[in-house]
Amino acid sequence: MPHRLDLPAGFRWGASTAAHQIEGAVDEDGRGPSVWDTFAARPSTVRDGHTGAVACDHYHRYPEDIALMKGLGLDGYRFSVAWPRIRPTGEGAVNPAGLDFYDRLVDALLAAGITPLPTLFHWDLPQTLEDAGGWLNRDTAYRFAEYTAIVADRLGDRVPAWITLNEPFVHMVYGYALGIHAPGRALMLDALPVAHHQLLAHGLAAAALHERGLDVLIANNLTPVWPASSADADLAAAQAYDVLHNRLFTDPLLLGRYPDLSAYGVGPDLGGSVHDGDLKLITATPLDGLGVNYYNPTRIAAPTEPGLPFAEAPIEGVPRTAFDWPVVPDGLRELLTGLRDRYGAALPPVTITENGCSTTEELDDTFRIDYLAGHLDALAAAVAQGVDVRGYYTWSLLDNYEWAEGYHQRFGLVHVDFETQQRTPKASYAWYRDLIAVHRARNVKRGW
Ligand code: IFM
Repeated sequence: MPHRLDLPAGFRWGASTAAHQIEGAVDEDGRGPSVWDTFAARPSTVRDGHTGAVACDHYHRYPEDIALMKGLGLDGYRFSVAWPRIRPTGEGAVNPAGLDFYDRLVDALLAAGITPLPTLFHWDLPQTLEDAGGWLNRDTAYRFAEYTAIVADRLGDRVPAWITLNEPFVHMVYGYALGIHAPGRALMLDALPVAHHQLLAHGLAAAALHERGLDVLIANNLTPVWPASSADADLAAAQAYDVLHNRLFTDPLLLGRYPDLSAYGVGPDLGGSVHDGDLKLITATPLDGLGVNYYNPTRIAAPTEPGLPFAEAPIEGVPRTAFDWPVVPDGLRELLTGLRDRYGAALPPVTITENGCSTTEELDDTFRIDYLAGHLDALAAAVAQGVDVRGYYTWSLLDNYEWAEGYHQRFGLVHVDFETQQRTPKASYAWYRDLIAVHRARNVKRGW
């Protein structure tokens, strides 16, 4: 069994966060409201009414957080840019103070020897754009491309690679189909145009980034899909789920076509949202890398009631995180080799842009260490089986605002006391730091 220390020389070690989950300062320096401010202010949306108003106060404490990253020896830091800080209403005037914040952040990262890897959209859409239809409105894609160009013009001289969107699948399903995330729309299959408009936004933004000589990635949440049995009905249900979760956002990018959505009663124009030339535009700028966010596999059975063509079935007999997610490290190897088999030469180099777990442990987080060790060994196995994986960004650097769960799910290598904002590195912080150092030293020695 390959070991995580066998990961190749030059493999990049990182950690991930997202703007609304850590920054706070939602009313400062001209930031406009986002869908998450509006959603969290509504009763019964977020557990215990928690909001991202303060979060980890990273907006003010970023130098301390970068010192923590430097202590880990990170090669890269994945963060997201808050669109409502840059263009408070999503269009029109640019807010210079918003750009200044990310300028300072980028300079401080570079001074610490850490390469910034920004994500341009991690779910915090300016509220005014949502009022005009949000991602159901095709125009949002064009506004996203404009915003991308504004940010890239300011930071592109120092930031080589960019992630356009984070987990467009999760955003569509949780935000627009089920309504358990902002903007809280429960449209079920009528949410599908959100998929196409996000992909269109990616394509337009990717062109703007490439025009400026910058590399382009997207971070897709992907899962191995396990049929509950070998019965035909379960196999068909698993296939339908795979189409929705894994292929809807990856096939158009890598193959230039949507997968067959007939199990959902939907044609190839996704409810009329796909216009002539759109798919060409989405693939015109090839991805320089595919970001993969992996947390767990999904077990799928035939539906027991009318509606969707699948039902989720439990995965038994494995450890579970505080979020009750099953822990299956080898699922990461299975996912990556499966991607390679499915897409072949069309698959660009992969970077794991998120992987981690929430635990109830305070500082002695041995559960997280076991989780990370298992997943990194599985990653090394995928590499040994021929998948080109360039880096690993753990989720997350800090305990933070876990969306509808508020501050209840702690994913960080660093504990945050949300009353005092005191940061305390957990045992997993020391473990990750040592792993990075030994991996680096081992490869230096081999180079001699
Ligand atoms: O916190 C989220 C992140 O914003 C997106 N991917 C999954 C993480 C854990 O739920």
